Amino acid sequence: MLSFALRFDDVTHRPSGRLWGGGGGIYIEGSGLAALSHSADEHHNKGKVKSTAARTAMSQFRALAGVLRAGGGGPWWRGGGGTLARCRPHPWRTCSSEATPSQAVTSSSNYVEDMYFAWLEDHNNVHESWDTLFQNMEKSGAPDEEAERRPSPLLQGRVASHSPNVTQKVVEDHLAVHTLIRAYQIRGHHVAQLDPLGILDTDLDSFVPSDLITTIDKLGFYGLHESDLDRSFRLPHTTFIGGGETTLPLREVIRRLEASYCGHVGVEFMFINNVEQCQWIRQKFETPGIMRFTNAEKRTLMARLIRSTRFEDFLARKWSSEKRFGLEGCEVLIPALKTIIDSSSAAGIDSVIMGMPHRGRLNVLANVIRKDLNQIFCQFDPKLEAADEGSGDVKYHLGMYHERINRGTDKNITLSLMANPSHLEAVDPVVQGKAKAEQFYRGDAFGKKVMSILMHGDAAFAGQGVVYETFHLSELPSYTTHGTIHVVVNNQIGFTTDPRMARSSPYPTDVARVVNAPIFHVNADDPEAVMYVCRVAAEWRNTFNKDVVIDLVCYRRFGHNEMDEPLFTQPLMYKRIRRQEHVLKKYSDKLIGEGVVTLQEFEEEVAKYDKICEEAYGSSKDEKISQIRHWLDSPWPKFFTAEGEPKTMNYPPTGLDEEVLQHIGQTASSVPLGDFNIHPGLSRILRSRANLVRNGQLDWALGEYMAFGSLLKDGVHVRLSGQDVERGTFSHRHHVLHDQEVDKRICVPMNHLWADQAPYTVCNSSLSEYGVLGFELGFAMASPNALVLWEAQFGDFHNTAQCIIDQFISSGQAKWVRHNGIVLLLPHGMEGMGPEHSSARPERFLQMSKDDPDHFPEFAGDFEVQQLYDCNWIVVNCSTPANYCHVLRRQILLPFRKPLIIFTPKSLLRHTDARSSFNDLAKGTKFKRLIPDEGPASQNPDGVRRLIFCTGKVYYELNKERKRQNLEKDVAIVRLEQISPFPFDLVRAELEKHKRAELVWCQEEHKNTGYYNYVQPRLLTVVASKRPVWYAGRDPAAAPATGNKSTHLNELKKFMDVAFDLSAFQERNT
Ligand SMILES: Cc1ncc(C[n+]2csc(CCOP(=O)(O)OP(=O)(O)O)c2C)c(N)n1
Ligand SMILES: [Mg+2]
Repeated sequence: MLSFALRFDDVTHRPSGRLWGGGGGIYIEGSGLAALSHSADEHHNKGKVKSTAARTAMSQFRALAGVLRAGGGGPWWRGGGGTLARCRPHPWRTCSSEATPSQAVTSSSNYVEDMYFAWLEDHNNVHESWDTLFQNMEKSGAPDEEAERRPSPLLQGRVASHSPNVTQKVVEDHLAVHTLIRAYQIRGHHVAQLDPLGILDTDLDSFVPSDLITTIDKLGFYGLHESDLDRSFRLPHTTFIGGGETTLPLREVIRRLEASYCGHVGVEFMFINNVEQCQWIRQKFETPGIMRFTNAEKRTLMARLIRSTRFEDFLARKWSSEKRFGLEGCEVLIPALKTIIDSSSAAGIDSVIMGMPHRGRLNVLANVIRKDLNQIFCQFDPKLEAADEGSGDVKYHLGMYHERINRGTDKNITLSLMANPSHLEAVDPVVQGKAKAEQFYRGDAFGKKVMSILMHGDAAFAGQGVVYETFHLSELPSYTTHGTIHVVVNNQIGFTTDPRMARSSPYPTDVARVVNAPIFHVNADDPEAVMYVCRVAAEWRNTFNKDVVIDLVCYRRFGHNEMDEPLFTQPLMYKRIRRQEHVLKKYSDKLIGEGVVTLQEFEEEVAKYDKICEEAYGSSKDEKISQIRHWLDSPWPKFFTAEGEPKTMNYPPTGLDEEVLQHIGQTASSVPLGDFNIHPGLSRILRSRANLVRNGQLDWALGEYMAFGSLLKDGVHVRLSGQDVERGTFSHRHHVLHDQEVDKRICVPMNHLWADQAPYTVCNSSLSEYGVLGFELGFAMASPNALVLWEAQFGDFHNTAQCIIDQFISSGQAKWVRHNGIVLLLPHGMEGMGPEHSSARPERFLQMSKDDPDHFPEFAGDFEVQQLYDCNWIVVNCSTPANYCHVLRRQILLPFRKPLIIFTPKSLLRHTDARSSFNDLAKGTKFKRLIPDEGPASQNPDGVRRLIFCTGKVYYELNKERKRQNLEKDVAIVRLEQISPFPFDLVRAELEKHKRAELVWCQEEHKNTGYYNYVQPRLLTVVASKRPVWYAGRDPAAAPATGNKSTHLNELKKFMDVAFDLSAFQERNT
């Protein structure tokens, strides 16, 4: 019928059509009133009206609805002013009732349609007043357009000749009841009893929506009266409150709506634009008696609550002066997670990957993951020694990986909790990446085996932008994990800050609305309600494979940590909390009262768990050494030895057969799919690639192709992700070809290399750095046998992902003994493009490299590999495509994994000098950490007067200038390709070779940035400070680069002059 998608659901969601309400009614631009019937979740199933007769009838409905609107209906649609006037003014929130009139009209048309279809089936289905009306309409035939705009003459006739007031009242009352039902579905959660303390408005607003029947006089809002309470009303198909009944008395309608929407669960879902999903949720929460549990289920719930509660009690007793970030006030988190896992396991999930913050982490480790209690308790022992690296702080940050049998389903399940830094929410995308990778490697294309659960604090969930970035990955084909269950420990406080000062949205969970995730708010002191909501969330995920949020509205019994005094800042709240009975006490009393358990059984269950804790405490004292690698969240058992060591300390050369190079090169220059029309410009690019390949040459794009292609051949999965990586920001890559004739038809030549190759994934990401880099880091955790690369659009933008770089990539192994081979491709280089498109900030990566500038290492054994093993990451700036290819291959052929930071070029992508030959990649060749001078200067090193060290693109500028000044014999230029770890061995060889030469470090970056501050002390260490190291480069500056082309060129000329002025430093030398 009409394809008008309007959203009347809530005041926070304005209709997407143009809608405005005035004193007398509601108008929609360019539509008949019937358009109003297409509320968000209903427009999808309107295809059912197809026949001409039905269309005719629908025209009549419009006329009818017009009459109803014009004909002095109930007070709520005659004037919006009355409704608005009831809103208490609020300084920062709009009145939540202003959308109501539109809903009334929306619903009216639906209701008439409902009636008509029921009447079509059987005239007896409807009240006789409707029957008369429909019969009259049928006799009248289709009204013309003009008629649609006026009240139907037929109806007017009918109204005149029959009893207009009676019919109109029947229609209005039914419409009113329908509207009322909808009001509860949309806004019931605003009055749900969510706060266990009973003092806070979880939605930050004490305003009671005027269309909820919280007092009898509210009936007047709908034109209904107390006397209508016992009248029966037909229920619309968009509610399930009837159970088996199709009509209910108004009194019962209201009672059931209150039970469904205003009890201990507040369901927020009416913003979802999908009728099937809305119906599914309505059915889950409206069906009478649906929230019932067997006695066995109740006993399990109680037992889980006992474990959760007594665990915290035990820690508090034994380590009363230690911080625990305890779960008191939200003990229900443990049964909640276990219910989600049980239900998911029953649905076929066998691997759950979790991320969580500090609050309740120990309890989750103990009672969900089932880490041995003695292993947890021994972490409180100050005398515990560390057996391996890792920076301590095990309890709150390390992860865990555990395979076990799920008791509920008797199926195997693997649970892993990811290690995370203190930085709240930073682990979210990492968990998602890891989950995606597991799904990918297991061929779990729809997330039926592997799932993720993310836990959040209320303040962090609302405050941290990475939450939003992570949500926006949730539906992207190359990033979706097919539904994440989010659990918010909403203790209504963040450290010392109240929610009203911590967020501008009603709930901390509103961020989830952007992806149409349903949000289930639940009072955490009602364990059964929590359990039910968790079960529904798991079923939702299994049914729709979409995200869902559980908002556990709870309280924090103590301060932020147990040493904090919360009365300083929240005096009244904490006075109330002190009086709050523990949830376990309340629930066990309830079950004892119901006869589900006896007091004795309850006490025995408590004693049983206390004993378990005591015994574990006893054996924890025997633990003298902490093995941090026992806390690994992603073990790679076959990659390392049983002790977690690399199996060898060598790596094979990274060269390739000519045949392989030719094959990859040809595929890179072709379109492997038949009947595929590529853009003529791209044909030219492929032709020039083919030419290069014929001549045995490589440009940058081909170098990358050779690396990826050869690894794929060896069964190594390659995944390249980032903004616009498929084409490449600089239009050099073209890994995805687009058919110019057929929309969305693509070809990825890299996946057409060999029949039995590994898959290649190349994916344009959302415009996020923090989220996407975190995701790829997580992806790289799942398997060592994958080359996972993230490319920043320009290297400059990586700093919006600084948290992932600092907390995970640079320090991850040191803190959590976890290897990761992620590769960062950071386009970098001074090309006059301005301060935001020039610098990937090499100085920052180098500053965080842990090799000692003042220590000259011993070159024993395989120094090259050992140095790589010892470092925290590898930083390179390759000047040739062949070296780029080698370093990517080396990354995978190394017997361990380290993050690799590559500063990649821009202008060099097409620079004819920056080409390699196939010979540079031939069998037996390898990555060159340093490229010595290969020109005339190398023939007579003793004659070299100046030795310039440099890295990256500036080499080509130096080379050109040296030639121009005819200094090729006097000046040697050495390229540092691997900057960190610093190739002390090769640098020393160069220095020994050029004993008489002055040493200069030349860079195009400003002096306070780039590589100088890293390289200079290391060069000095090599020469034992006996030879000075001079600087040629840009002067210090605050901004990384100028945006002015002529300034840029002047700067370049200036430092080139210094680099080749052989007397520049003489004065200073003496
Ligand atoms: C990104 C970040 N900023 C600040 C902090 C310091 N901090 C630790 S806990 C906390 C409050 C967290 O509140 P909430 O998310 O509600 O969790 P709760 O402690 O209440 O469970 C803050 C601000 C942090 N850990 N991470
Ligand atoms: Mg909180």
